[in-house]
Amino acid sequence: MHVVLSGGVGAARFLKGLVRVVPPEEIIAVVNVADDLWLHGLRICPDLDSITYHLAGVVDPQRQWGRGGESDVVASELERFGAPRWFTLGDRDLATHLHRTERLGAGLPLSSVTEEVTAAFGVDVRLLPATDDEVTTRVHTADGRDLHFQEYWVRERGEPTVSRVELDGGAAAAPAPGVVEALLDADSVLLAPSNPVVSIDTIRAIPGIDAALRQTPAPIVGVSPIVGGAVVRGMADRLLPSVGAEVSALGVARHYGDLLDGWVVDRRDAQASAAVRDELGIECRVTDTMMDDPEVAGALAGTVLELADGLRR
Ligand code: FO1
Repeated sequence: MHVVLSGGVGAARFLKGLVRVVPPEEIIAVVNVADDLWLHGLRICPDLDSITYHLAGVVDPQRQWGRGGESDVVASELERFGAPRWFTLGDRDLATHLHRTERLGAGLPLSSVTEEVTAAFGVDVRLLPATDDEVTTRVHTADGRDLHFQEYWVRERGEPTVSRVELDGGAAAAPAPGVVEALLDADSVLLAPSNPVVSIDTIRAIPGIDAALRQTPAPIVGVSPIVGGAVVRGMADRLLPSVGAEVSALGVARHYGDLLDGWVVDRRDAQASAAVRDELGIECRVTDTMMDDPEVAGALAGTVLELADGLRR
């Protein structure tokens, strides 16, 4: 079983590659839920939905989130009532939120609802929310504001200088059923090229998960989300300084510290591989990590698994 710590878009593309090299039934994605929000009374889970839609082949190819061929009739009608437009729910996407909110309201935990949603989309990779509890990434800006992650990321376009990021509700949260067992029994644990601060660290911050990562006999191999000193998608670069991490493939490996057994960097960061090996004492592979098409994602996944296999022996 391969367990992938996953955020949104980068993880979705990596998982699309992984299913080309191993059967989906052998893959568990432990997914960040700290981006999640209540909007119009609906529970929105952007990272779970991005991965579901990517793996189901229905994601919007341009935006890499939400549904392809989407319309926004409801969203524009909601504006009539003064609803803000900075976070738009498409008409097709709304069905997912309506179903999820109804089922949560019936008392099902998010992990059970996620099983229903992935089954409905024919997704065989098992998606596990990191926790069934409500946790929220709060972004504290240098000008004194305390923003929900989505306010920072979408409404403010990631522009404000960030003083610190915290996981609201994290201390009281528990790993979702199956998460710790999956990590301890894994053949490999993979860190997707997701945002280190607001996707991977927000998974690790759930009490019990970081301990399971340190305890598992499985090799832990990550893929750098930073290529050539810049973030591939999203805005990880703006958040790394707030945790004192350098915006580079080496800087992120240092940030993950002794968690890693292996690190995969892009060809543009080949010069980092020596430092990764010498300074961090871990294995490093250099390959193409720009997953512009599924073939590249598949080759990347193959390289990651090959490195993990070599470390397991
Ligand atoms: N991102 C935007 O930049 N603008 C939006 O209006 C927006 C709406 C949205 C709706 C549902 C959903 O699942 C994701 C959505 N996103 C939007 C993307 C979202 O902010 C990101 O996918 C993650 O939170 C970051 O990984």
